[in-house]
Amino acid sequence: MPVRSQPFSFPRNFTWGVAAAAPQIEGAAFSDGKGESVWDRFARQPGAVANGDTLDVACDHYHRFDRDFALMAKLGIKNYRLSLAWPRIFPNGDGAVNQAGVDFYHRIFDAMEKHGITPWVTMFHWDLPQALEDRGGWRTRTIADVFAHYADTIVKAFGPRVKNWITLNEIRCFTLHAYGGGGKAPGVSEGARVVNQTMHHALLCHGHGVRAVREHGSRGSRVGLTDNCETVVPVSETPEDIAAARAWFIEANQPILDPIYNGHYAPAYLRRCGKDRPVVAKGDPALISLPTDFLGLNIYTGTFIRRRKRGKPEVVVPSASYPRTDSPWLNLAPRALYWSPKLAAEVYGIRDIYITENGCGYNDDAVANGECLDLHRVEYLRNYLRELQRATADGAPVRGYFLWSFIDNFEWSDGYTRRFGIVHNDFKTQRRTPKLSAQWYASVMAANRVL
Ligand code: BGP
Repeated sequence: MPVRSQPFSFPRNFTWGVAAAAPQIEGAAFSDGKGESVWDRFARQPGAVANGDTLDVACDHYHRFDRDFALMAKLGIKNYRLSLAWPRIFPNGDGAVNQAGVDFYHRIFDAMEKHGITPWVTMFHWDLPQALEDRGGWRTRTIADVFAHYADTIVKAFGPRVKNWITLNEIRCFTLHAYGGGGKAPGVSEGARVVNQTMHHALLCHGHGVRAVREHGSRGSRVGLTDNCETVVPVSETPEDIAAARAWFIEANQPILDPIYNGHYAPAYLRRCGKDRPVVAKGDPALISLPTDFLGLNIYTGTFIRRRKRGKPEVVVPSASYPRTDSPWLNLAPRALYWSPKLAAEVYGIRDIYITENGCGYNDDAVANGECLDLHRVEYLRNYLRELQRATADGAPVRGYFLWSFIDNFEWSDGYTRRFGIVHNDFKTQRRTPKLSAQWYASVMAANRVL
């Protein structure tokens, strides 16, 4: 007799994990030869970050990583997505390697191995060395050569112990939202032509990350991009609204996913860019579209779409009473975790997708009597994971899920006010307290189903 699976079960061998990023948790921002990053600089600009918070100490993970990994192991966490700090390895972006930085990550990987945790390593999670920004940063094409050398260096150094590589985290955030007037470092306002070119340069770096893993990675290494794709939810799950959502998804995600998966920019995207279209050199498309092993998707919220008269997609904006987290951009949209991976797989023929981030930020997670009862996070995760499970049951090729984040951390321009962790951090004492959501997530990982 076939064994009936329990309700809300995930496929066998589904990868469960948690995510964080070097600049947000490590601290030790100027220790052991680390260079300044654009975020170290940006955080010191008055008004750039809430409360004038800096990354100087963060969760002091630099000194406490062994205890942090012990806590992960205790919760049954077997996969951890971390990033390497480029300015720790190359304080000036290029030039001489800072051996102390390399040694630090060897200590990190030693400790993870000791605690039975598999690393998923992001090469770049926004902390560009300030020295490179001073030379033009993502505006310059030379960034691709400098990144290529960085990627070669880290894959050669850590390749024997890291099998899962992620090239870049969320290209739009460190290009469009950083150079296009957004609130991300370096926080400047350039015109569309420059912004489109920064995105193109980032795509070249992604290509070099893939190349570096193929050339220097150990046997069985895998590599992919983490994209914060524009996420979409059909207002109703009727063929009309689904078709509208699909059309909107395609248009919104063309700038990043077309060059990677189709080997060229979509003509419709180039038309929209007009005279500001990116300059593409011979050989760029081939580098950018080197085959990858998976796509990482960071999914938090979603844009609601319905079919307008005459078939055009229409964005439906939620009213003020629509439930949201304390992050103003984060409306609750659990079904984004169903539709985005499903559409990405269908549109681009992707065979392996990992949710590399999903989670929610609140301001009032507090510890009382030794407990942090973040019911709001448990409900959020439960609703989202049910939709992810529905996606896998319907055949979407989602192979794993990484919760953002393991611990409350430096949430960019929100500083330490916005808490995303399943482990509470007291930033005065650095005391860690697993929240209710951590206990709940531990039971989900152990059961491989949503409880
Ligand atoms: C993603 C980033 C993460 C994390 C998360 C929360 O965009 O990859 O690093 O910070 O968002 O977002 P935020 O801190 O902007 O609220």
